Amino acid sequence: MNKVALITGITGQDGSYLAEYLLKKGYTVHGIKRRSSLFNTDRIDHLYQDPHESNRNFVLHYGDLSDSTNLIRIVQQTQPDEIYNLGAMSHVKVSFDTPEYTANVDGIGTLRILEAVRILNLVKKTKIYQASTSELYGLVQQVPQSETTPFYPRSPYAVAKLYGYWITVNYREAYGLFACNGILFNHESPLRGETFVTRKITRGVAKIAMGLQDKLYLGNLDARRDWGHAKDYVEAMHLMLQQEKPEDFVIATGITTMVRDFVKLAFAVLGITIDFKGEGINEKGYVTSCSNPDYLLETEKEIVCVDAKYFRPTEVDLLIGDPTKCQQKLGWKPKYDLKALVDEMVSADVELFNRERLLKESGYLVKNQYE
Ligand code: NDP
Ligand code: GDR
Repeated sequence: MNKVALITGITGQDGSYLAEYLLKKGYTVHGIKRRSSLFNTDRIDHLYQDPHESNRNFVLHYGDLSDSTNLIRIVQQTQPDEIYNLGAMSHVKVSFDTPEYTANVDGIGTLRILEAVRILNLVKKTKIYQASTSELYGLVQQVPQSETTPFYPRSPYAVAKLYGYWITVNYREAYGLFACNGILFNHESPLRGETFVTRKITRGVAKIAMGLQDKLYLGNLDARRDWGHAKDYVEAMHLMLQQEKPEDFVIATGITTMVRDFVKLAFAVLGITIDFKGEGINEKGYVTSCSNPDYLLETEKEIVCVDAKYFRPTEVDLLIGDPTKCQQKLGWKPKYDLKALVDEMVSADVELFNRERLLKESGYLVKNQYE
């Protein structure tokens, strides 16, 4: 019998890569998608199977982490061997605007999943992966951050995820559930949501180079993140649930990079070098050279600016993960380094905007659809 997995957040970046990975491994994959007024399944449309076909191994269910009745029903129907709880309001800055909703979905939503498994007497059958985060470390206590580093969350998102982390540990200890926290550091890809900083940068780089945008406005350029590729990170999620006993793992590359340096790396993919001058809110990025004949950017042109509206009330300054435990116990090592990640993201966005430019030039796209 094929194993059955249930993924919350299947329409997100990680959900899409994980579903693809598990299907290749022979799993039957069930996913929970939210009802929305527009289609929200772009990232998983390539996996879609017609509901009228028999013997499907990829099935979507409408649901929401704020509704326990619906979660219990889906868990009962699907009887999963593994649940990957990836669904969340995952944007740190937006969590300051929607703190109560974030607590409900990211915090209590985790409890609802654990309770569904307990209520349905699936404690011995169903293993659970909880999408915990390096945001739990928040205010820097020690670096690199490992499984034993104390937490100090700095946003409503991180506080909600702190509840999710501890309720997962508690259900493991209280009821013997096989439940693991993956404390994942930032991971990105061409499927990354457009408002996270890496994707915002790679989209901005592609559009500026192609003459579709003048400037890229960013917030804190000094923040440092340990960035990996989502494709590598979903493999670690699966590995955690194949261990003999449930444990929590940090998943990270062990290398940290400043936002400003990510910007430079991204422009460099297209042969554009930029330099930053000024400080704080007045810091700006200027073109120093452009070796690519396809992109005609003048030197000294100001293309990156700081806008205070992207600053957070409380920031996480430095994240750098210690991957020792996941290397030793899971045998996990990332295949992508930062350069390969940035190359892939910039190239994908150049292709995206080339396609959109062609559509626009041939009259199939109106201006405001891509600006
Ligand atoms: P995304 O934002 O790309 O995806 C989040 C998913 O959750 C989407 O499918 C979204 O649906 C769904 N979702 C949002 N609200 C609800 C809700 N109320 N009920 C059910 N589903 C909901 O996140 P990622 O794929 O990047 O991250 C996956 C998980 O891992 C998240 O929990 C995130 O917090 C966590 N994480 C991510 C890291 C990263 O660097 N990417 C690092 C560490 C942790 P819709 O598509 O409809 O919006
Ligand atoms: P993060 O990711 O908050 O680490 O959470 P994000 O890409 O949003 O920010 C990273 C850093 O870049 C700084 N920054 C900006 N951020 C955004 N979004 N937009 C900007 O214009 C900008 N300018 C500078 C931020 O201040 C921050 O320091 C991500 C999410 O995926 C979480 O769900 C996950 O838990 C953590 O990673 C690990």
